[in-house]
Amino acid sequence: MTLDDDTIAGLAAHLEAAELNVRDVTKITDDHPGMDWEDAYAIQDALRRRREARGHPVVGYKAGLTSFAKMKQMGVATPVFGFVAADMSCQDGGEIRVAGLIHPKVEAEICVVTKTTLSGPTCHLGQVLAAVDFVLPALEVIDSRYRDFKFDLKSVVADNTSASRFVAGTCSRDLQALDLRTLGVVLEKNGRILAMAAGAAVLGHPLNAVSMLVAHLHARGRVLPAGSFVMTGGVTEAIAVEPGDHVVARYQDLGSVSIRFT
Ligand code: OOG
Ligand code: MG
Repeated sequence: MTLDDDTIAGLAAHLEAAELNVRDVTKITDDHPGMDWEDAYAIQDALRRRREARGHPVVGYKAGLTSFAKMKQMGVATPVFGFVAADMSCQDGGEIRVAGLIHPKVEAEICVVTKTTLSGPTCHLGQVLAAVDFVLPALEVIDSRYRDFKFDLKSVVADNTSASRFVAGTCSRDLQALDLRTLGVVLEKNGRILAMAAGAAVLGHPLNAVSMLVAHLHARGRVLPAGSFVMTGGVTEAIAVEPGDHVVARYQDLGSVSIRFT
């Protein structure tokens, strides 16, 4: 840690205000170039406490920058972790008002819900496979609070990994019925295919993102509790949206998830 408690609290308030006022800000490492990973996650934790204090409990975890397409798009090479809260959840087939966001982009993600606790520094794929209750398709709407969506890893971690909205699909499947590596995803905007991928795009297997999340939590004295909803990260690059756009992600064996931007 390089930042004191007041600075961390102040930066969390600053990022929260950017989100609530729908106004972008410069990335925080410009003013705090020496800040480290622990500072970044401490700011994210402070943001989480502020959101919960506003009446919006955390309902899940997200991994980000887990696919090569996303790492290349954002010019970074390490996965990051964040949270999703109740007020970020939108209905499949519903609408999202673009005016309430800064510069939204959409991602297609494979998600899981766990049925047993996962813990420890080296949770392997077999343990994650055993702990998954079911698989869900989703769309994530990311909306970096930073100008032009430009950031470094510590800034984006502090900004809760650009989390903004998410739309979970309604078709859940048992893991046993699926091969998450070869599971295909087609992402469409206004009827045009803009990107496609298979689950293996995410760290070779999307559940590797869960292993990394568990290690990340362990390093902070935490576990992944049973019943956790985990978004494993965009399988393709994120696509920018504007009012009038209709986005659909079609998942092999998991149905589709859609959202309209107004
Ligand atoms: C960071 C969040 C990335 C994902 O699924 O890769 C993310 C960003 O690109 O703004 O959510
Ligand atoms: Mg994402």
